[in-house]
Amino acid sequence: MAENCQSVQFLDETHVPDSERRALVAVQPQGFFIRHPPKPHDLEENLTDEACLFQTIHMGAAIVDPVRWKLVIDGLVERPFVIDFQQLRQMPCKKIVSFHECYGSPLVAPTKNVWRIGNVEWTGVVFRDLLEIARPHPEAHFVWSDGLDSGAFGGVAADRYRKDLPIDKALSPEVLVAYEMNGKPLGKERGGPVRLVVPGWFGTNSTKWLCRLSLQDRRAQGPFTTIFYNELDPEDTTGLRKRPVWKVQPNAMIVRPRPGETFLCPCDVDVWGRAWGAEEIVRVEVTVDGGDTWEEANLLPREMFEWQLFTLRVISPRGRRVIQARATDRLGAQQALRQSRNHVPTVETQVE
Ligand SMILES: Nc1nc2c(c(=O)[nH]1)N[C@H]1C(S)=C(S)[C@@H](COP(=O)(O)O)O[C@H]1N2
Ligand SMILES: [Mo]
Repeated sequence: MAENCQSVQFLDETHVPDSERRALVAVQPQGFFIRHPPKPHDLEENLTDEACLFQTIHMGAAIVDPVRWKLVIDGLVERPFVIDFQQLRQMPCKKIVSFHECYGSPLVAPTKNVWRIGNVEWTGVVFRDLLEIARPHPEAHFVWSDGLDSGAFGGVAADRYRKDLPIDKALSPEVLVAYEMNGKPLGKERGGPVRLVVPGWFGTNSTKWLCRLSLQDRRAQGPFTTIFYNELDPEDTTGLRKRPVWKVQPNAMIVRPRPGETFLCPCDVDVWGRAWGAEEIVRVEVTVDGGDTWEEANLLPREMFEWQLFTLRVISPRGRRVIQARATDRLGAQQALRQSRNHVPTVETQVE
């Protein structure tokens, strides 16, 4: 790590707070923007192309000057420092393939699955390597991440997009300060030049247009960690307690058959799709009779944080077939059948 230490600039009392925000050229266009992904039956590739990956932007897209861009690492650390783009690129890098999922709108009740999902390869510096340079104090329990964007979302003004991560997750070897996706520099809408990537956790935690990572002893107090992105904790029996939108719950999508596809009897129907979650998926069951009977599909194990392929050939009788797939993770968490943001996918087909 010594070589990395030489190439960063440690901060002293002359450091001007928020000076990293000078890299912002403009927020343009301003306002909420979402680019919806293709439907699951059009997401056939294992690695999702940039053109097919959804985009979610709350307050507008930040245009960042890559020459002025810098990342400040400060807060409860022994040695706060700043690193520029060239210095970051000189550090050892890592590639991680990970599913990337948006939680969905934080303004509506989470009762529908929107399948805002893809699977991509990120390249960047392991955040832990940067933390080792800074040397966090023992009371640093959270990492706050700031984006260069500002504006308003859901009627609430914010001077920055700010998220937080508990230190355990921030120290995990998969958390990247990333500058490439699928081998190409991050574009403007993707959060370039540099963004945070938090594999296994909802996209909202992966701060785009990253400019500052600050070690703190408590959760961040901005709108994106208080008003938005907390959900009812299903493990709480009182039904009142909330938890942050952090870990991705088990989910699945059916790629084949396509909705409305017709098969001629007698036939085998090949059902396949993808399953993912913060924890590895260990079982996917498929039904072709709307849930009366379930059969276990073949499932590929997980390598990194990528989504997992499931396949099943079923012999289907004549008639309208209601096909569903249900994923269970290694801790036993299972998709709900309905009325939740990760409920099972349903595809209707006809066997004639
Ligand atoms: N700075 C900043 N980071 C952000 C957002 C944002 O609006 N501003 N949106 C978040 C949300 S909700 C998601 S799902 C992901 C989306 O990343 P993508 O647009 O590259 O798919 O970025 C997250 N990071
Ligand atoms: Mo999101």
